[in-house]
Amino acid sequence: MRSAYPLFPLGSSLVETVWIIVIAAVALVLLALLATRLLTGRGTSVSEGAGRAEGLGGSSVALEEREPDLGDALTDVLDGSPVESTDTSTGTSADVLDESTVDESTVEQLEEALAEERLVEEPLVKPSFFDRLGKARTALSGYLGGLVGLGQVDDEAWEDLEEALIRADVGVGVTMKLIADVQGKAKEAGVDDGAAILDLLKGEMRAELAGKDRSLVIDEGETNVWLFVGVNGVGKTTTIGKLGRRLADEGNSVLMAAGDTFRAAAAEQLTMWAERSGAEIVRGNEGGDPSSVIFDGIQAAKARDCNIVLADTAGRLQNKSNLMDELSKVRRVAAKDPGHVSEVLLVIDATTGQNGMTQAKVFAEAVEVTGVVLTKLDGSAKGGIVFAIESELGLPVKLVGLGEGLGDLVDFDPDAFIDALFA
Ligand SMILES: Nc1nc2c(ncn2[C@@H]2O[C@H](COP(=O)(O)OP(=O)(O)OP(=O)(O)O)[C@@H](O)[C@H]2O)c(=O)[nH]1
Ligand SMILES: [Mg+2]
Repeated sequence: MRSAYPLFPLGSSLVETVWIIVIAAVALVLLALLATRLLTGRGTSVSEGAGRAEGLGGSSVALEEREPDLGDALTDVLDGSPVESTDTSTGTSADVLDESTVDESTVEQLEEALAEERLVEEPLVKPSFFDRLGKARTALSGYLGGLVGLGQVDDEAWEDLEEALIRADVGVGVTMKLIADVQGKAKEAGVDDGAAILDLLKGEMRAELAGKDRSLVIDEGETNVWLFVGVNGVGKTTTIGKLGRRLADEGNSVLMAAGDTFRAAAAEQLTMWAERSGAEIVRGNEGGDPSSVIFDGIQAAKARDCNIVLADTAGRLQNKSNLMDELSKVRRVAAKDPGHVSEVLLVIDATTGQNGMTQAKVFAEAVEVTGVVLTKLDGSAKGGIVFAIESELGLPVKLVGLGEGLGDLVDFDPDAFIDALFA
């Protein structure tokens, strides 16, 4: 119908025309808003929720398509969404943390882990004995420094030397032997000044540690099993973690078996180390039989062409006979075909001093220990325990922990160790 008002050609009346203009203006504004949102990708508070849900859906697809890593876990924790942990043995995922359990320390731990993860590809820097044996050095060198200036080592000085060695955890038996040998050599050589006695002592200490086979055995063509045993908190799991990276760098294919079934957290801890070093992992249920977890690990290693299984065990007190029996069983089961137990490493915390000796004797009887990993030599340890372990137990110290980092596990080098003690 034509308008009766030529001034308002769109409507039949002024009112109609105003309405049409208003509706057109609103439509234009709405279109403009829609275009802006499409361009910036931002939604309203309602569609923000939907967007978030879509985002999560998208990331879970992404998680299925690629291996989840600590970066994802950290991002999710920081976002306040559940952390996904993957059991790489089965490829299944399970929520291990929910929003209510995400606290600051968890975030800190994950941040640290993430920082570590970034370091994985960087070459490991090995610490030196000299730099890390802080306490051990001051324990001996304080006294030995005084000895150098003595024109003549008299009875009192010999007694002081004896005491200094015992205080440094060398052990009474080894100390007496060392002193007697040094006195004999000094007499033969006709020397009695402090500097000469110190040289002789250093030589005798070197001789005490010389000639031991400290190699770590990996037999060709076998599914090698290295079993880690020791009392609670000495550093078994950490040592396995550090070794995982090192063995992989040396061209081995590593599987970690979480034989510590006492606590769920123990398997989580090992899983984190496995992720850091790119190792395979097999874990069981909390409270499960450690022997069967390790057995499953060995089977999986064979199937996946891994040449070495690092088997973790729960910390246990050497005076609990049922737990020591359990360990003997683990050792027997690990040796079943195709398992080839090439190392049983007793982990000893160097800061426990002479207590470590008592533990070592019982463990050695239960599981035929092949060598010792002496951890925390960087801490308040006095170092002398090395002599006690090697001389009194006849066990070689094969590896030494000089810190908590991925690279802080070194082969035991007796000469560098003694030089550091006397420096
Ligand atoms: N300073 C220092 N700390 C270490 C060293 N090795 C391990 N630790 C720390 O010792 C603590 C215990 O280490 P774990 O590896 O959990 O010990 P564990 O023997 O597996 O303990 P359980 O499984 O409870 O028996 C952790 O805080 C480690 O970071 C080391 O060489 N130096
Ligand atoms: Mg452990």
